[in-house]
Amino acid sequence: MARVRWTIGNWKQNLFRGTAELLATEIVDGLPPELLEGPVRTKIGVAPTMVALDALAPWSRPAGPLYLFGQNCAAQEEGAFTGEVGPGQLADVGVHGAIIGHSERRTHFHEDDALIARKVLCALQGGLRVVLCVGEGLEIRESGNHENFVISQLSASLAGVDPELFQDRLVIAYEPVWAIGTGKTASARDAGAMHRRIRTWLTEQYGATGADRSILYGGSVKPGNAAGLMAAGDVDGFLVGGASLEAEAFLQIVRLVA
Ligand code: G2H
Repeated sequence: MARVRWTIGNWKQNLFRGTAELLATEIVDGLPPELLEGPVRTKIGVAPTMVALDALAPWSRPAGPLYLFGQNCAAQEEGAFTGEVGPGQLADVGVHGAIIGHSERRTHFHEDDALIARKVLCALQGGLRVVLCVGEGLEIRESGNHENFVISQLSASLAGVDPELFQDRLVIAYEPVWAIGTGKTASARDAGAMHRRIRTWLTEQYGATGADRSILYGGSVKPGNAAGLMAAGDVDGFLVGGASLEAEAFLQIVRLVA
């Protein structure tokens, strides 16, 4: 069976409830009907700011076609952790999953692999899907050690997670940090090579079934480079930042992924 393809818009700290609703409407109205009615092998997700999540319920599954993602999730279910939002609280407002380990969380909020591993476990135990982000910085890419680095991030972030727990709820996103919001994109060849390395590692760790999961690419994805990246092989869709804030650009990427 073909792997599920995903296009997920990471809206980051942009938009308000009203503008988020508007963008969701534009996206849903522009979705090709065959994607909505056919056998769904393509999934479309959006990750708005936390305070707009519940406003998007009318467009999100099961009422609408979109999967809703938090851009973060606490490492614990609930309690005295000021400012945190746990998986149960996300699920309570209709959220289906969470992006965890995004490089902006790692860089600006000093999240390390140990914390990310706790968040992954907590989100999965809470019933959410997880989009686990990994990716190397420019220095590591130039040193030639990028594959080992990304595998060590993956290995540390999934330490202690029983594959029985993640089933089809774990998606990996490879986002080279040097390509995020910079306009630079990994070449299709570089992206394909990393995705194959990740797939091989998943097979070694979890067998063929465990490796049969979506691996997305992220980092300055646009309508102009999406087709080439999809053709790289082992790329199952995209985590899109900047271009996901324009409905038409996002929809073009959705069509290319499907
Ligand atoms: C990487 C990506 C989305 P952008 O952060 O996660 O953003 O497409 O703007 O590089």
